[in-house]
Amino acid sequence: MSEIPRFDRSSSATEIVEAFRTAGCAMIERLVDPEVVDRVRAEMDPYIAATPTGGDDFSGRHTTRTGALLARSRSSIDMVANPLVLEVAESVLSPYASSFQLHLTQIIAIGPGSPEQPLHRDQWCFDFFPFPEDMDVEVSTIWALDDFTEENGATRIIPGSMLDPKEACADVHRTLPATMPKGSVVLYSGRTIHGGGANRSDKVRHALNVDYVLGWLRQEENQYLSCPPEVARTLPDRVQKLAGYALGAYALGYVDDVRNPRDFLAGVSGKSSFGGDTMGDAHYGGASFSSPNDPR
Ligand SMILES: O=C(O)CCC(=O)C(=O)O
Repeated sequence: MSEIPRFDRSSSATEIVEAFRTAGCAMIERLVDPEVVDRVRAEMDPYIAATPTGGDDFSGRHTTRTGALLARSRSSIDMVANPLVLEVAESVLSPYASSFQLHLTQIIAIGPGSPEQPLHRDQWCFDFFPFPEDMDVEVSTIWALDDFTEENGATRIIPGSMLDPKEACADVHRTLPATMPKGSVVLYSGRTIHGGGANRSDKVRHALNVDYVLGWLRQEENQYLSCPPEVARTLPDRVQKLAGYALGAYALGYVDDVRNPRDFLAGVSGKSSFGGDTMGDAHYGGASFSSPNDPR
């Protein structure tokens, strides 16, 4: 596998998914306009400035990671809930669950002088659980908030590495830089080997990392604390659901007396039920996955 497949905003989810399944990654160039990125940066820059750098080589000693995008940056919705990205994530994840959800939102700012991040698979966050090797539990995305170059630390990916042994994480020479203009996004599987690049420039490299996981897995960024109910209530309905304010499966994620999180947010009581006829809410945008686990 010699390259990261490239698409643009006119591409269909079907063709992107087809390439993603083969390469374990795909790039969509200029998916949002630079003005969207500028708005997100304006909303997030005070938080980025106040974020401490990482405490180890993996998180990056010259790197900051600033989260809670849904609560802090209304403009980030154009990226976090981007319809084309969600369509791809839904296609990839739908064989394994009746819903998917947001996993994390994080601006990764790699400072000048940072070495390459150790290569890894994102699904190792699940305590290194050995999922079946052909199963996708996570779709990760990195949005370029600056032009990504090899010099400033563009994310490095080994295309086609989904089934490689973990020792392949030493194969730095096989990585390719996801060079792309600001406003572009690169998607990769939780199984794909990748890492942040070394920043050999004199400027910080900013990315927005947004990941999606199956509805029955724990979220890496605790959305109920990062985006608590009083904030979630102000978000569009579809974004509330994506954040996790929805049933993740028939009986997953209910509130108090078996209330659907949707009813909790809306202040509705007296409708106690597991999935039942509200199960459609567990699906992003009401879309229906054909899962053997779907009790409807
Ligand atoms: O910053 C990047 O380009 C990638 C970061 C990454 O893969 C991670 O922190 O898990």
